[in-house]
Formats: sequence, C-alpha cells, structure tokens
Amino acid sequence: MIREGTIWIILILGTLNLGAQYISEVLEYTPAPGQYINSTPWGDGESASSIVGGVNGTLCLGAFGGSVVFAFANPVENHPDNPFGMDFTIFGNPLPDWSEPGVVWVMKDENENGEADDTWYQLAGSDYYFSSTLHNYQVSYTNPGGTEAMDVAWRDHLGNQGFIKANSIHSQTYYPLPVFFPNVPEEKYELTGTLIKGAVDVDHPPVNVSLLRAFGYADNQLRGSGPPTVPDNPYTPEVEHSGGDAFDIGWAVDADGNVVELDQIHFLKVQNGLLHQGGWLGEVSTEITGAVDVAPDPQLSGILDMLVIKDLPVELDTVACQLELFLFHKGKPVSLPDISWTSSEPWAEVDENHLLTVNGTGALTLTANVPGSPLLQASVSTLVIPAVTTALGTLRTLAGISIYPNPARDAFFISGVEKKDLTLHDLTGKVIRRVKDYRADSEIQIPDLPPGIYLIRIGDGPSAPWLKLLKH
Ligand SMILES: [Ca+2]
Ligand SMILES: [Ca+2]
Ligand SMILES: [Ca+2]
Ligand SMILES: [Ca+2]
Repeated sequence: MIREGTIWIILILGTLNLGAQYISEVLEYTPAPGQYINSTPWGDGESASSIVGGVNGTLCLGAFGGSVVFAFANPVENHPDNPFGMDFTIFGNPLPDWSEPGVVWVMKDENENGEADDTWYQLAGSDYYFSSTLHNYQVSYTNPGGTEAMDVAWRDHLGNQGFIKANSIHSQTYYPLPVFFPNVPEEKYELTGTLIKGAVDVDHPPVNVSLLRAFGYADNQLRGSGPPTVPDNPYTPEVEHSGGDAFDIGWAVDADGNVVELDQIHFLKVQNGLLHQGGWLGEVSTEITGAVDVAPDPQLSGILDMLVIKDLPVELDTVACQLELFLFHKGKPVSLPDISWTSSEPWAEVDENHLLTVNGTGALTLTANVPGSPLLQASVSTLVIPAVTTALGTLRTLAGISIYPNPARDAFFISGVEKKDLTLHDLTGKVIRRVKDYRADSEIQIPDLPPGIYLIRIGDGPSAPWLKLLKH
C-alpha cells in the first residue's frame, strides 16, 4: 500500500510539473498573404500542426494581421511563483537585429464551454503605449489571381495602400489558396489587429534591420540554451534561460486599455503586428515554432523594471522631435521619475519635457538615465540629415526672450523682443506664419494651428534666436 501510494504521488507530481506543457491544438490559422504562404514548410496545410507538441515547428503568419489561435491541454496559470511573472514562452525564428513582432492575445474560457468564444484580451507589450501604435487597424488584401507570384494589393481603413511584393525566390501564389485555406475568401479579405510601428530599416542595403521590441512580442527575442520551461527575463536585453519571448498574463488589457486580472487562460492568438516590406527579406512576417508553459520557481528572480524609449526614425529630418519614454514595473507603465538625458553630440539636447532639439548633422545617440538607479537606462540612435541645418541655419535660444503662456492654446505672447519680424515654423523647418514688426507682449493668435511643437525665429540672419512653442 505504502509503495503504491508513493508511486501515485510521484505520478501526480509529474502531472503537476506545469512547465511540461506544449501547444496541444491549433484552432485556427489565417495567414495574411506572403512569400511563404501556400508553400512547404512554413505556410501550407501541415504548418499549423507543426507547432503542436514542441518548439521546433514551422508556421508563418504572412503580412500584417495574419494570425494563429492555439490551446494547451490544460489552462496556462498566471502563477505567482512563475519567474519574473512570465507564464508562457513563444518561440519564433528571429535573427540578431531582425525581429518580426507578433502581437499576442489571450482568452479565458469564461463561459466554460471549452470553446474559444469568449473575449480576447491583448497582452500589452512595450509598444502598446506608443503614440504610433494603432488599435483595431484593418487591412484588406485583394487576390491578384494567376498561378504564380504576383504583388498582392492591400488597402487599410485609413485609405493607405500598397503591395505585398512578389520576389524571385518564392514563385508560388502569395494570396492564401482555398486548397490550404478554405476559410479565406477567394477575391478579397480583411484582417484586423494591432499595428505597431516597429523599427525597420531596409533603405540602407545590404544590411536590413528590424530592431528588437523591448518586451511583449512574439518572434522577437533570440532563443537561449536553457530548458524551454525556464523563461527569459524580458526586462533585460540579454538572452537568458530558454530565450524566446516570455509573456505575463498580467499584461492583459481590455479593448479600452484597462488592465484585466486573469488567473488563467485557455486560448492564445498571435497576430503579425507589422505592415512592412523587408527589402530582400520579403515582407515582415511573424513566424512561430512553438510555445510552452512556464514552470513555477519561486527561487528565480531578477530585474522587473525597464525604461523604454520609442525608437527614433532611422534618419531625422526635423529640428525637433518629441521623445516618448516609459518606465515599466512588471510590464505596466508607472509614473516617470526625473530623467537625466545624455547626448552623444554637443549640437543636440533634450529638455525636461523630453523634447529633442538639434543644431547639427550626423549620427546621434541619446541615453536616458534615472539618477540613482544605474540599471535603468535606455538609448536611441538616429542619423540627423543635412537638410535640417540648410533649412534652418543656426538654432539657438537667447536669454531674456520668452514665450508665454507655453504651452499655449489659442494665442501666445513673446516678451523681451523689440520690433522684430517673426517666422513660425513646423518641425521640418517650413515657414507657416510670418509676423511683421512684432512688439513685445502683443498677442499672436493660433486657434487654427494643429496641436504640436512649433519653432519661432526672432528676426533673421544666422544668429537669429529660436524659441519652442508647444500648442495644445
Ligand atoms: Ca504572470
Ligand atoms: Ca521571423
Ligand atoms: Ca468559451
Ligand atoms: Ca532577457
């Protein structure tokens, strides 16, 4: 009896080894058009089942909005002892400097009918909070017809359009064919999801870059060498343990962005979050090779805070730029402490409102630090291009001259100016308003200007000072 009981306990412990769970079933695979779609092994009828039961499958989601829905045999727990709060890990095939971020959604079987007919909650990754992220973004793809690779036209709900480009390497049709994807309408279909901007640069061949997102996206972080059930800490840039992309169910938000507390989830969805051509790499498309449940381990701890700056454009052609940065604790944004900025170049500076102004050209790196917390540091880089200075001349401020109120809504005033001509510029340097013979403290009306940052030049000539105005 004792002996049998012992064996029984061991069997239960084996079942409770919550980390040993891989994907048990793929419920839906709806790719967007792409170079790997309708071909083996990444985009045919067998690809979906390849991610079941391990982490070395081959599944491509195609262009923006392509998705896969899958489940585990048992629910994935939002377990308090999971390392770094991470509850599951998704593996993809990213390269160093080539991320193809997939947005991850989770569902709890709230009505307990065993079906994925409940509410999808987005796991808010680092880019969720950026002003450039678009929610409920809709793209329709039109079948170009034919039996070989042709550009597939897309159009979004904002009126933008473009093509998923055919290339010479992948010669099959890119639009999902009914033989593999009977649920995709043959003429045209629409996909909806969250669009993130990413940081893709394919305009400087031969090196194509799609920078890693900070945390919270699939097909993003490199794989590690540790056991798959011990997750990477996504709040550090290094690849640790299993590597891949670890996710916390605690990041879940509803459609209004409110945090949703989920104790467990039953279904997961990954959706390609980028709509971008990748140069010779073809369109940016999320790939999934498998997913695994994380094993609880109260002994494993690490950094849970992360400072994240939204990437600057590869080339900056404006004289000023509003930087966006967030401090996250366990992946949730918290109020920003005082930030100390360091610029690699003397001609660029960031003020207390995180507004970058430049007065020169060349490569630029900006680093943000939280004083007293040496581990909280983040950097962004860009190339400030010559058009800036040729358009604007020298950018400098002058003591004794100031704008009030600043920020302004419908009007503003300038003090300390004696009868000068003023020009009001947008951030590209374009003149959008001229004021003749301005006298100190007289009103300048701006009710018609869109909210944003403007530059005001006092007088002319190379030594004319500039002021920054924030319009609300
Ligand atoms: Ca968790
Ligand atoms: Ca990939
Ligand atoms: Ca259900
Ligand atoms: Ca890490």
